[in-house]
Amino acid sequence: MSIERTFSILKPNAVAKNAIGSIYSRFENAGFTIVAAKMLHLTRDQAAGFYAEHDGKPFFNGLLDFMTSGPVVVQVLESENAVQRYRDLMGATNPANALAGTLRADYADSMTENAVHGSDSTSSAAREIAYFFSEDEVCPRTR
Ligand code: RTP
Ligand code: MG
Repeated sequence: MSIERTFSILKPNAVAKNAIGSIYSRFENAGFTIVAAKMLHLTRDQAAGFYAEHDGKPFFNGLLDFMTSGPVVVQVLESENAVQRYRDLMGATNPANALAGTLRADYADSMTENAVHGSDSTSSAAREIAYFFSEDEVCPRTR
């Protein structure tokens, strides 16, 4: 195992529920270190670029409507095996299939409004981190 980074979004429904602090606690209690963070309200172009792999799928326009419906919080999480460990913490994309104790079981409202995003591979993580953060906005621990 090696230390990895993954990219995470608290989606608009999670932010609207005032769940930022609760979800950040879940990250830290699960052993992730938050090494970059900011809030922003995505433009449609920003959301479309981020989700470009889904362009043309039936849910794409609804996904963009949702992701631009309110502010999001984006962060970089660091831990051993961070990509897979964070996917496990999030739970299944469809909250009906998300295991008890996962973030989506607790905070998702539907398949689209599923509360959190996480990178699906280390290469996606690198692309997604660079999409939202400059190098000097990522702050590894020094103590
Ligand atoms: P994410 O990328 O957001 O972490 O989620 P994921 O890997 O579990 O799911 P993905 O297949 O990448 O889909 C991206 C997001 O699109 C929305 N979606 N809606 N209504 C639908 O059928 C549908 N399918 C996907 C979800 O918000 C999903 O997280
Ligand atoms: Mg995905």
